[in-house]
Amino acid sequence: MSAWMPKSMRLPPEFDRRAVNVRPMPREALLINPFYPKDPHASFGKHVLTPSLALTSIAAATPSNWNVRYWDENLLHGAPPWQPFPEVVGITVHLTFADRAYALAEWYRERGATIIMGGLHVLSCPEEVRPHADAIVVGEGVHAWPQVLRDLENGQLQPVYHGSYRTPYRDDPPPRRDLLPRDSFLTTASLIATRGCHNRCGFCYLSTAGLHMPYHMRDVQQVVDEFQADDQPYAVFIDNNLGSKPDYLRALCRGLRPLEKIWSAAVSIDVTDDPSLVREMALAGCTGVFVGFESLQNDNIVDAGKKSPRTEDYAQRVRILHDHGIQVNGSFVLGFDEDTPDVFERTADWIETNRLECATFHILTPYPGTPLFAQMEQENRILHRDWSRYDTGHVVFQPRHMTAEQLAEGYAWCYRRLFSHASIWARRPGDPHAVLPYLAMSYLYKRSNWFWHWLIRTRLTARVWRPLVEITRRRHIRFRSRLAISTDSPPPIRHVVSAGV
Ligand code: B12
Ligand code: SF4
Repeated sequence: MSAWMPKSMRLPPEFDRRAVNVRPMPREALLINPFYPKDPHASFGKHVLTPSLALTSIAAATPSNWNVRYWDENLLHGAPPWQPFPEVVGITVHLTFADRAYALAEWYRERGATIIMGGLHVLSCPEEVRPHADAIVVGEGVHAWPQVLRDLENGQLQPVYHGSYRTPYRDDPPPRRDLLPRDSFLTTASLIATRGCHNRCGFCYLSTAGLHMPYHMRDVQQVVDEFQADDQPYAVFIDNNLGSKPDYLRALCRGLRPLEKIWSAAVSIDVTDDPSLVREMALAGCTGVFVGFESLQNDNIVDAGKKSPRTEDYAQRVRILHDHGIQVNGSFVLGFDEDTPDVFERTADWIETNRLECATFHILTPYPGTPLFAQMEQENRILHRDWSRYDTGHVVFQPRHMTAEQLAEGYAWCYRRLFSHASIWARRPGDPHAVLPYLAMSYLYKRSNWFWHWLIRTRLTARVWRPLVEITRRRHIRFRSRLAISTDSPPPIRHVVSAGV
């Protein structure tokens, strides 16, 4: 059965044919997040959950004599803008949408704009990207961007700029969230408190050759102020791993607690080493965590070089999170070298047994520049270099213990099973009071792609979701006031607050 996929989620918008004989407006910069095709097996909702901070971070460093605009093609707002026609177009490039980035570059360049490219794909494949831009920024962009604009003003634009991730993160200005179309995201409060991760898994972009990203933390007060300033009830921390330094996370939680807001974050499962930290997270408003379990097989975790508790221990760690009302969105990678064709059913069974509210699956993807890519290349297992399919939804390498077709079919099967009525029901929370909101949110999030498509096109995402988020926030405030006075460990309240956000 093929999943429903409207054209606008599959293909980028067409260019506006009226854009002829245009004249670039001096000191006008346009920043673009290019279109990428969506995976019909997963929820369309995740693409409007919260924005990437790549462009808003750069925008914040734009010199004051420039005007800066923001455009995200994935919000389905139509053809790329050209009035006023920008002097500079800054494009963020990931491998999955590199082709679209190049098409955008060509279109604006032909009409007289100067093209600057940055982002993860520039870091891993600078030589490929270079011909498509007037200048590229390799690595961190906040410090390089104002230099690029100054050099351009002085007629001294360089072809390549290098940004360092060693600069103290706390010195960066807060991202320009005010530029975002607020109606189009479930929340515009993408927050980032830390940069880097204590792990360096062989498949992760953080292990890209040449990337030196030590773990840096922003001051707690900076993060708190940004959350307040964006005036949203709910924030998503987009840190690679918010739990890398437990003491910092504890201090952050103490700073966030008085805000009476809710948030979710990506953490590794070792955050549960100390249940008192999980309690602090709950008291500070954490409603959900995105956990990279990666695999239920220890050999795979060891091969990937990830420092992690034994997989047999995962279940009781999930319970610690659930006991504190924190729902778990588990991320699983399929196709590791120790995976055999039974991996799909075993993983889905485990997710159901442990009642994970949500799960995302990723086909193992060797990103160029990583140790995994080098290994696959050496073993002659890379099937092709069509980067648009390096999106973790397609098989791009030869798996060891199954065929590429088995891996692709197994991946699609996992989503079908986890999004099925039976599976949603099997994973309902233990607390009867939480069942109804869980079901409502699960169906809205997982089985309503037509609805998401409509919300995105009509720019109603925020308006429809905000009341639901606000209800969640209020329920969570009641929940945490009970948690605060409970002295039992684990606390007697088994109450999953809500799902989907
Ligand atoms: C927010 C986010 C999303 C959002 C929004 C995505 C979007 N493109 O709009 C959502 C949830 C939709 C999403 C979806 C996916 N994502 Co995502 N996502 C992130 C996340 C968590 C944060 C990105 C961010 O804001 N970073 C902070 C900014 C400040 O850093 P930055 O992007 O690197 O930008 C800096 C520099 O690169 C540079 N720079 C960047 N752009 C530009 C442009 C110019 C002009 C200049 C000068 C400089 C510059 O300057 C910036 C400041 O220093 C990252 C993980 C992470 N923490 O980075 C993953 C991440 C980017 N996602 C990833 C993946 C795989 C996906 C998916 C394919 C997953 C899936 N299977 O569905 C999808 C598909 C999206 C796609 N095709 O791009 C991978 C990418 C791996 C890779 N090598 O490409 C990452 C790194 C996660 C990971 N650990 O593997 N994602
Ligand atoms: S734990 Fe996650 S963020 Fe950290 S290196 Fe591994 S995959 Fe990357």
